[in-house]
Amino acid sequence: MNERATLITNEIVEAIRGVLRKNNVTFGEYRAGFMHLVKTQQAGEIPLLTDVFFNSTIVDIENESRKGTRADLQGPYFVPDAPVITDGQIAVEDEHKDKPVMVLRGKVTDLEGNPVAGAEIDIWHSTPDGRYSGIEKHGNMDKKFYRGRVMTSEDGSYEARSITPVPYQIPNKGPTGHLLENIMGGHSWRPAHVHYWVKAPGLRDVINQAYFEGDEWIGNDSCNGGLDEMVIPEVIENGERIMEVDFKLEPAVAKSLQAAE
Ligand code: MBD
Ligand code: FE
Repeated sequence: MNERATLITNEIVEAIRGVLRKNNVTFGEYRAGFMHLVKTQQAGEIPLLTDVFFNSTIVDIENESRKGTRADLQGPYFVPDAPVITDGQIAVEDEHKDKPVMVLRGKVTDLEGNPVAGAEIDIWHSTPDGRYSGIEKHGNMDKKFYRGRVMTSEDGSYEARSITPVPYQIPNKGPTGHLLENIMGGHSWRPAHVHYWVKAPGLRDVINQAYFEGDEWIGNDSCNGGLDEMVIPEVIENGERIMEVDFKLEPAVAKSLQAAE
């Protein structure tokens, strides 16, 4: 038996029972609650629901033990085996080819500032209308779009171009959006963001997101994400938005502390 699973599962059940008792929840309310979970499953939104509410807590816990670049939400739309980018261009659908360009560039170093060559940076972001590729519920767009893995050069640098994402509403027509907007009195917006997962041999990987200076949803993220140091100042070169993001990787830790796939 896994002792931590036993402990944590028992404590979760006890915590929920405590809320039910405290509020004298009726049988009808209890049924409405679990029917919401059934609908969430039917809509394929279990990963969305859990990441919206709980991914940020796990990130906070993980960051307590980080010395390098701190981590942020993975979110539900990471897809493994994204295309390897060799020409510096992330694929964009024809309908979005004319959208404003962003240039993702920066450097990966270790804690001492030495460049890390051959690090893999897995990048993914949404379309301007809030869809991610390779996701069934988002229309099953080919996963070659808006995703890619770039490798750092000898000096630790990387560069990839794509189109610029915009403030993002998590899929809000289903049960998760209903909870956020109608039941909990909140909203379903996130600041525009670019996801990163940086990996290099012998170093601790980090999952992160970059945000755009001036975005109205920074500090008011429906998913409680966001690191101040990952709000990237607005730099425009030749009409292109430069997203200069450096990563500092610390030595690898025990498997149990690493970001799991
Ligand atoms: C996303 O695109 C996202 O990044 C997070 C954290 C949650 C839901 C959708
Ligand atoms: Fe996202």
